[in-house]
Parts: sequence; structure tokens; C-alpha cells
Amino acid sequence: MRTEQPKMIYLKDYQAPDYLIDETHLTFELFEDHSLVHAQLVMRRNPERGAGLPPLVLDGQQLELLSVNLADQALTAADYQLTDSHLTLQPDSATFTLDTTVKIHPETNTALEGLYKSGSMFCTQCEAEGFRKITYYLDRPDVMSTFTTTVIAEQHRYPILLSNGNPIASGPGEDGRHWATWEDPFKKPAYLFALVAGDLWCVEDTFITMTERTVALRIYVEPENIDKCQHAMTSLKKSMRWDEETYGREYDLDIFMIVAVNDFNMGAMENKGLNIFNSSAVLARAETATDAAHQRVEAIVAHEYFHNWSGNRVTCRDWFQLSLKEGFTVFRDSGFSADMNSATVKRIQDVAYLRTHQFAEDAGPMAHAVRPDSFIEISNFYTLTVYEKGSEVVGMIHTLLGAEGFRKGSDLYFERHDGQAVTCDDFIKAMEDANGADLTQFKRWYSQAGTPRLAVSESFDAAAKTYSLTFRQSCPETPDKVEKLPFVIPVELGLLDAKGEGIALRLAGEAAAGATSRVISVTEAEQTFTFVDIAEQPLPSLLRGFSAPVKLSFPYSRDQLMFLMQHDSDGFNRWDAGQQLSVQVLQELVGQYQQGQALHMDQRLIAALRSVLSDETLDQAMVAEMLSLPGEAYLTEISEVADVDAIHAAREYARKQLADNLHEELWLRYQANRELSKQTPYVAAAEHFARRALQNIALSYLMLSAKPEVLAATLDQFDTSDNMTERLTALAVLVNSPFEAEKAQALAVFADNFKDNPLVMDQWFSVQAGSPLPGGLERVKALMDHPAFTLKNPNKVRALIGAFAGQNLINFHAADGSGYRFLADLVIQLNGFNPQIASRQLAPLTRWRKYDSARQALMKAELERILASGELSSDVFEVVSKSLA
Ligand code: B3K
Ligand code: ZN
Repeated sequence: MRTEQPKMIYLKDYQAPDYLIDETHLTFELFEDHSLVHAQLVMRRNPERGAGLPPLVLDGQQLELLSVNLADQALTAADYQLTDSHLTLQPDSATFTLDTTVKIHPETNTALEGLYKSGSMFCTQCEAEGFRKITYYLDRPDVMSTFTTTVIAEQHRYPILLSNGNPIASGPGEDGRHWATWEDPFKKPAYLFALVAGDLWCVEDTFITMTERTVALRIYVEPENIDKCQHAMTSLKKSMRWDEETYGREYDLDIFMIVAVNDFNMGAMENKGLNIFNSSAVLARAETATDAAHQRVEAIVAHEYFHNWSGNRVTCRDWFQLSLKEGFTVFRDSGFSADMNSATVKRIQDVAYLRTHQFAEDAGPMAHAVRPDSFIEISNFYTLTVYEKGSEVVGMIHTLLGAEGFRKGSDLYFERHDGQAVTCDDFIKAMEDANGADLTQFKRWYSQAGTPRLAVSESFDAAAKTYSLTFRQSCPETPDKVEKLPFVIPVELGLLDAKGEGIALRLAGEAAAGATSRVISVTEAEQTFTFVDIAEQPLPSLLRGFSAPVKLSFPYSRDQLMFLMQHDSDGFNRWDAGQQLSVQVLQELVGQYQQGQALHMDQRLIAALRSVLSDETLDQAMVAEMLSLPGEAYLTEISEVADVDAIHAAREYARKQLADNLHEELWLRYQANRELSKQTPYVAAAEHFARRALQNIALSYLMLSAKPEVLAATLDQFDTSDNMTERLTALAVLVNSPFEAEKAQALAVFADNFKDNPLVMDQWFSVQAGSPLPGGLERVKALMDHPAFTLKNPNKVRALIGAFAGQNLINFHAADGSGYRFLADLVIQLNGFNPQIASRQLAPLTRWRKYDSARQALMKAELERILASGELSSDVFEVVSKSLA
């Protein structure tokens, strides 16, 4: 909890540190009711900051200072100043050693930041500013030091003692204790420090690097999970190979370790040589994890591994530069996932997510630039904007420079800045220097928040055989009030002739026609591009592959969208045409609902999806994606004022229409794929994901008919399938069906089978929390009393509370405000023991401006109630106060 009024911190106030730490030597003595941390810091005055010896101000929170020695002299309380956030003392020489001993309480640390206990295991989470809860330190990323760490703990309870780097010594101690010392030769900021002590088993493997060094790989888990590590290990080895082949990056230590912990505030953490993972991001096997979970494990293992270069070897100068490592690393992991699976499907999923959630963030009260220029609590800035939009920005550089140019740029960046803490500008500079490019205007993507709009209009001159596209860009105002200057927007496009063939493109002034798809850069507020030699009116395919994170509009007719769905050579745009068509149709239904009319759906959507469903040549994962109507959250995001009830009614009506009209086709595809699933043992690979995805979406449509043969098929899938992907879908389909007895039975059987597997129980909670059937809040409240539920575990909070408030819009937004009240009560409770989780769960309430005035008033009242509820963490304070501003 804060004791002072939270302060805003500004990028413009950045100053290099007064002192540097060259070596950090830590000794941890772990006990059940406290722990002791001895730190020896070898320090010196930062030469960059000139002569003179200013006071040394160390960060430290929730530490009990037992002793402090400066240059081997014990200090007394008169020699230093101590507040609840800093220890200040006066060095008398430019180089010195500082020794401190502090007492801390990991056993009661519920915020899961710093050193804490997850079950019986000790573990750490230091990014962004958790290290200051471990010892007094210069806890900022531009202070980089080597570390040696000795961990001493009871041998019996904690046979495994881990820290960063390579193990150098270990041995028995007194009173049944033992110790181990680790040495990390690479300089790193304290946020990458990690320690683990526990009774863990590990799966081992090795990796031979590109220079033929052998690296030991270990995944540590609690004994009962030892059978669920293989997928993560395979993913790790694929990641290591991919980073060598794609970016020329080789691993540097002799050992790479992953530890799975159950209580973790986010997905995983890239600590040097010792990644600590939420168990949900490591454990996966067919029987207990869905295809989506398998893909998430693969992506997160890769992401954290890739940080070894983009984040650890080259790190951030300050936390405003967070996207330097996160945006780039998300871009890298997306490339990896695209290569391992279907690239088009990966792109579709990323874009659907970005448009739904990042666009909403960019339009809300917490909107901020990819490189924010101020914050109160950095933990609040691990956002979709920093991560996903940051990745899109890196992706646009890739598009503008081409794959080869981009690789030259990344090589130069890693070479130039290895071992340094740098800025987004340094990244851009390397890209520019390696390519002789000028990205000055492009850099606005880093400083201007908000989602640009790009309105496109066309004009065709049959006589002159020219076709012009005019682009008008604008960007809505954001809370920072930063003036929006034109962005550089790379637009990949093609023109289709009447047969759907791509036309070879030649811009006016160019000597000859080139390819049928190309990238043009829109750099002005309004800009026209004229194509020549265009014999007939073409149909444009715009923003192929979603080449820029903008809201593009073009006045397509529904027939034109259907034409693009069938003919566009760009798979992403075929899907997107389908989405645009669905949006038009759904918005029309929303209008009918609001007017109190009977709903009538444009039959062209049915025809379009029928032809998708009957096309056996299409990638089945694509078919599944195309059958998925835009979600309620996306329909909310694109509405001026979101009508929760109308959106829900319209979408459900459309689903039922599709289900009724396409019953035969869906049933055929369901049965064919289900048959294959029965015959094939589970494989975690793209074509199998694709088959099961289509099978499962088909089943969820089919059940809308409530026909007995569909119920029978669902029960069979639930009872007999060998994998969680099929079983969980069957469960979800039953939960959302009218078959009360079967639903209750399936839920009970599932809970009984998996009561000892917390990750599977999370799925069980989510399926129920997400069900749009009436009575959602009561169900969620009842589930909170289930023995497997606890608010202390972030995964449980996300599974039940997060799924309810984030995905079950019709229940969460109940007109009486009960959902809002429930969430606010929980946020107030969570604020007391885990501020980061409290602040995350708050997000749905911050979107109040999207709703009708009655709901707005209810949501605001809850935000005000939170604000008045007592001592707020800086995390919750920042989000609530900005939302109300
Ligand atoms: N770097 C961490 C996130 C840390 C979040 C701190 N609140 C995981 C990642 O992005 O790889
Ligand atoms: Zn990351």
C-alpha cells in the first residue's frame, strides 16, 4: 500500500544513475517465518554524471534493515536516512563496497512480487520493480551488474536451489540445511534476477547450438506434473533453433531452466537463464490441455526464450522503453508461431485480438502511446498497446524495409547494443543505419496514442484507364492531448479484375507494371495514388495481411465483400471480407432489434458461409475462423454507443439462422472430423488443430438446434474423447444448452475427474463463468464457494471473475448494475492483497463511456466507490482515477 500520494513519473525527467553497481553478491537464508538477504554491492560513481559524490539513494520497500556497512565500516542510524521506500547514505569515495542485511517475509507476501511462496516453493518476480522488495538496490534497468547468488535452505523441504546463470558450488550446511551458489557472468538489471527453492522434479534435455556448444535444458515442476512437460521442452528446442536460423541468435549460458509455479501474476518471466512460468504456460498434455493451451505454451516458451537477446542481452534504459523489448519480442514470437503453424490463421487470430482489445484500450481512458511519456505505476503499462501494438509497429518496419533489410537492422542492433540498456530510438537508429533509411516520421507510432482511421475512396476513369485511391488519415484525440500528426501507414494492396484475378500494378510515373500485390506508404493526411493501364473498374483489396494497425474503411457493398471472400489471393483479406460482411449484417440486425422489429437476416451471409463450408480445398482452420462471427466485444468496440442487449440478441439470432440453414453441411463436416479424431491419437500440430477447430465450432452451431442426435454426439464426444480439446468443447456446448440434466451430470463428472488438477479446474470455472444463459452472476457467486476456488490464486481469479466480466457481456452488463457492483467489491478486496491483479480485473469498468447513460452512471458509481474505499494501491488508484478523469 502506498503511504504517500502517488506521483506521476515522466520520461522527460530521465537522468542516468548517479552510481553504478559492477558486482552483486547475494546470500539468501530461507526460513519458514522469515528470510534474510545479505547483499554485497561493488559500486562506483557513474563517470557520466561528473565529479562530486552525491548521496546514494537506494530503493527498498517492505524491508527490515538489520545492518549496513559502507566500505567495511558499520553504519549507525545516524549515518543514513531510512524511509519506507529509500535508504540514503553518503559515500566518501568514488568506488566502494556496500553490505546490507535485511529481513523479509516471503511467507506472507500475497502480492506475488519480490520473493514469495507459491505453495511450498520459494520463487521470485522482480519485473518491473520487485527487486526492491528483496534488498536495497538501484532498482532500475539501466543499472546492470553481474550477480552471484547463494541460497541456503532446509535440505529436506527445498532440495532444489536455483538462481540465474551457471551453478558453481553447492554443499551441506548445519541443522539439515544445504546451500548452492550460482554465478551469472552477464551483466543484467535487477528485474531479471530470479531465485527458486523447492521440492521439484525436472525433465532434462540438451540443445546443441550453432557453434556446437551443448546447453543443458531443464524444466522444473512439482512432482505430480512431471508428465506434462514434454510439449514445453519441444517448444523450447524449436525456439532455440528458430532464433538461430531466423535472427542468428545463439544461446549464451551452459544451462537454460524453466520453473513452473502455480501462483503467478502473469504468463511468464524471462529471468536470465531461469525463466519462471505460470504453470498454465508450461504444462500441457492431450488429456488436460486444449489445442489453444498447447499453442499458448509454445508461444510463451518462445517469447521468454527470445527475450534472452531482445530484453536481456540488450535491455531497456528505463520503463518508458518497455515496448523496446516487449513489442519486438511479441513480433518475434508471432513470426515463430506463424512458421510452426498456419501463418494466415495466426495472423487472423492476432488481428482479431488486437482489434477487439487493443483498439478498445486505445480508445479508452488508459490510452497511451507505445512509448508512454508518463505513468504512476509501471505495472499498469504491461498493456496490449505496449505488447501487441508495439509488435505491429515493429511489423510495419519489417514491411517497409523487407525481410532482408529488417534482418540487417536487427543484426546491427544486437551487435551495437549488446550489454547495454537502450531506447526505442536506438532500435530505430539501427534499422535506419543498416538500411540507409529515414524513419523520422515513422517514429510517430511510438509517441502518438490512439488508433488511426484510414478512409479510402476510389475513382475510375475508363477513358484514361486510370484508377485512383484516395486515403484520408486521422487519429482521434486521446487523454494525453498530444497533437496527432500524420503517421506513415504502409498499406499492402491489390486490385482484382472481374474474374477475381490480380492486376499487375503500375503507379502513374512508373516505367513498368510490377507484381499484383504491393505496399504503398500513406504519409500525408490526404493522399491519392493513381494506377494506370486499368482497363475495367477493379475491386481493391486493401490492407492485406493487416499491414498497419488502423481502422480502414472503404464503401464495399455486400456483393463485393462476398467476391473478395471467394477470390482475394490474400488469405487474411478473404477472412476479413467475411468479417466485414458479418459486421454489416449484424449491425443491421442490431438496428432491427432497436426498432422493435422482427429480425430478418441478409441471406447472403448464409450463402457465403455455405460455400466456405463446402469448399474441401480450404484449410480447415480457415473455415473455422470464417465461421466464427465477430464477437460481442468487437461489436461493442466498433459501436458508438454499445447496446449490450441488441448486440447479444442480434448475434445469437444470426448464429441460430446459420445453424438452421447450414445444418446439413455442419453435420457432415462434424461427423467426418469427429470420426478422424476417434481414429487418430492426439497430435499437437497445425493440421490436427485445424481439424478439431472445425469439428468443435460445427458442434457448437449444431447444438443450437437442440436435436437429440446432436445431444447424443455431444455426450459421446464428452465421454469418449481422449483429449481436452474435444472434451472441453463438449462440456461448453452442454453448459450453454437447454439440457439441464445432462449439463449438471457432465459438470459433476468433469469436476470429479479433474479435482486434483488446478489448471483443468480453471477451465471448468471459465466455461461456466462465460455462459450467456440467464443467472450468470448467481452462478459465479456460487462457484466462488467451490472448494477449488480461491481469490489468492491469480489463475482462479482470471478463470472465474475475468471470464465473467470480460467475456460474459450480457450477464456482466445486467441493467440493474449487479455485475458492476460485484466486480467493484472484488477489486476492493483484491486491492488489499494483490494490487496488480486488482488493477487488471478493473479494466471492464473503465470502458463505461461505451454504454448507454443508465449503465454509464452505474459503472461510474462503482468506480467512485472504489476510489473512496480506503487506501488504494498505486496500481488501482491510477486506473480508477484516470477512468474517472
Ligand atoms: N516481461 C514479463 C512481464 C513482466 C510483467 C511485470 N508486471 C513477461 C514477458 O513479457 O515476457
Ligand atoms: Zn515479454
